[in-house]
Amino acid sequence: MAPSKDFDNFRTLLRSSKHIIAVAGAGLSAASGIPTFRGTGGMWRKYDAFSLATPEGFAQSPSLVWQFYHYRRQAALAAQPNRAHLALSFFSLPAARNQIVPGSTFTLITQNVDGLSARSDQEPPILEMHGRLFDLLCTNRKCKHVEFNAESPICEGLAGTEMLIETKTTDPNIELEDLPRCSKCGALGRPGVVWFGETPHHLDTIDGLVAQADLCLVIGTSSKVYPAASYAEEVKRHGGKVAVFNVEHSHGDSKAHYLFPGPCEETLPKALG
Ligand code: BJW
Ligand code: ZN
Repeated sequence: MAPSKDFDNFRTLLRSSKHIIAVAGAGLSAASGIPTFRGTGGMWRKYDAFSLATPEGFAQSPSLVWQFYHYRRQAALAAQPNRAHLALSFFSLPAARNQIVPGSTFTLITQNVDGLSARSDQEPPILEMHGRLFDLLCTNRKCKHVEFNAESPICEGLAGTEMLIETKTTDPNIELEDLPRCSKCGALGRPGVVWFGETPHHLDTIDGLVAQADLCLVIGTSSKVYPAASYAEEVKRHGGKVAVFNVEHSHGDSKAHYLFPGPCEETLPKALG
């Protein structure tokens, strides 16, 4: 059966749901000016994902990878939460949601690393499964220190290099000692994000939430990256409902009971309001 596009019908379902999860991706932050990864205007069309978002890429050129993440950190700091973040944030407040869906739970599982959901006062926990742009991770296995650091530039060596990424004229040789260092042991630091081949965060918590969810909102994700791409299917398999919010057709469509095409900054406030 074709998925429903009926907002009234969806809001009726929302009111009868007990355990709601939202699985979000880059499209949630698109209206804030943060580029997505895939598709038109996506970062992986311009930049090579393997060189920039894998442990192997970092081992080969920490200088290049840090310039890319410095650029991303600058973009995230300049951005503001948009209406989609605010709709989710409002829905996350028990006092607000209890008037719509009494006694329900709601958890945001986001693949985004930009921190915009936290900045929109989304009620914790926000499960940032692909990490956070503003965490600095120590590469020394004996230390493994993680610290939050939203300074930009995070170190002098990266100052001004955000322009170089745009023009693909990166500085190949920023010396290791001029890149971000661990404040505890002095070893090289790396961005606190989850690269391909690495294990995402909060998986046990997420698996528990997915197992009990009776409604899954899939927001602004191409649903091409696992394990996030499997959650809607899992909810559907045990009898829950799935609602997809996306401007384009996505892999999530085939699981959808509800499909709301269009920018999520327009459709989410309508669906959750
Ligand atoms: C809008 C909009 C608007 C735009 N409104 N919508 C073969 C099969 C299965 C799996 C694998 C496989 N080969 C390898 C794997 C595993 C791999 C994987 O999935 N690869 C696939 C590419 C095939 N996964 C991993 O390696 C993960 N780890 C893992 O699997 O560990 C093993 C393990 C699993 C489970 C238990 C135990 C162990 C790690 C994945 C890490 C992904 N990292 C990145 C980079 C993060 C750091 C950074 O930001 O730089 O995460 S890659 C990138 O993709 C980023 C994103 O979070 C992620 C997902 O992208 P997202 O958010 O969906 O963005 P887009 O651009 O793809 O889509 C945007 C969507 O928005 C589009 O649909 C637009 O239409 C839409 N849109 N504007 C509404 N206004
Ligand atoms: Zn350290």
